[in-house]
Amino acid sequence: MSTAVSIIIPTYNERDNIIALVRRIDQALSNYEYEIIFIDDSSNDGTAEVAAALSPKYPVKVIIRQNKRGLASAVVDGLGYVKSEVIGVMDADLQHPPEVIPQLLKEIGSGADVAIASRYVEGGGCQGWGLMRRIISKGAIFLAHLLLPSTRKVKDPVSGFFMINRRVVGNTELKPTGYKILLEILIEGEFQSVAEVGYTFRTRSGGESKLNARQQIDYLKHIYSLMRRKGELVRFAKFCLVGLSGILVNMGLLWLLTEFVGLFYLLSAAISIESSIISNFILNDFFTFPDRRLPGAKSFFGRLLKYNLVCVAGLGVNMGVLWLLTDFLGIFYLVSELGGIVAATLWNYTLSILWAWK
Ligand SMILES: Nc1nc2c(ncn2[C@@H]2O[C@H](COP(=O)(O)OP(=O)(O)O)[C@@H](O)[C@H]2O)c(=O)[nH]1
Ligand SMILES: [Mg+2]
Repeated sequence: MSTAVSIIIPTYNERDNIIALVRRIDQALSNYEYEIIFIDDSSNDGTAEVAAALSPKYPVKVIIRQNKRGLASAVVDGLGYVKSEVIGVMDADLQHPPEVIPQLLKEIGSGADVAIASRYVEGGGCQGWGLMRRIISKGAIFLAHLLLPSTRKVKDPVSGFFMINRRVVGNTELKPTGYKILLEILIEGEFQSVAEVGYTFRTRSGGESKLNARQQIDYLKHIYSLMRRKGELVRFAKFCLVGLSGILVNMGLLWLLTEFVGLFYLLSAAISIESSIISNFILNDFFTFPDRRLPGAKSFFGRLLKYNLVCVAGLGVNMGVLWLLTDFLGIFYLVSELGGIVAATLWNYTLSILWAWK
């Protein structure tokens, strides 16, 4: 016997998968001491009964919660019942092949605090997924990487199949919404190293998926809640404030240079646009992205150059949207410009956070 591991499995109407699942876990973990904790949200197909009937032969515990309260919260509740220092989480429907568990254990054994079975590293994939499902999955991960920068080092931060050391979640209060418990742990947990192990997400073995549009909305709510908790919403608000200050710099200089210095207004405009870009940059560097400043003058000018390019392209985005809305949708040009400003702000922010202040 080596490492002891507790495996938490949330279930809702998975009767047809439970026996095969437990057998395969037992086989995969024949060299380990383990326990399985099912957190069942009062399935009405007898899932809990099937699981409980296995307990004389296998180390299985079944916790029944009243009402269907969601996958991620089921895992959080499950943490209260584990007895091992190493904790695994997986689905019940055999989309997560139990044979991968020993590989995750190996990563934990070699020092990883979090080991993730990942669809998006070498050796990973998704069986039988259509284009739409792939786009949604990748889009969800892109959004997490964009809006929660600390998840960027993980290729599959929304995997439902992973293992952690108990101390990762020992001192944290987890408040997930919806499905993605790993995202919550990656943001709120305490850890040093994360390892990802490639695996193929299989097609469902029996029963049916509970994933629907509701979960997609919950995902957005979850990201919003994490952004709020981690100060990323405040960061975006600061970026918008700096943008407003840039308009003042731009208009003020345009007026001063044209009226008092006597420059041709287009020359004044060129100087005042560039000046506002530079003042925006300095304010953002100190005020919006203080945590992203790398030491050294070179990186300062590198960031300035990148931000400048972002803003010039942003001007193109602004004018493109203005043109589209006005010429193709027949919207009054001053109203279209509001759309142009929103689009350019989103563009500037996205590129700033992904590139200029990476
Ligand atoms: N306890 C609990 N488990 C759930 C709930 N919703 C889904 N599950 C379980 O979570 C796992 C993944 O759900 P599934 O519907 O297969 O999601 P998909 O793989 O993304 O389509 C399965 O083991 C489900 O039985 C829920 O509300 N409560
Ligand atoms: Mg599934």
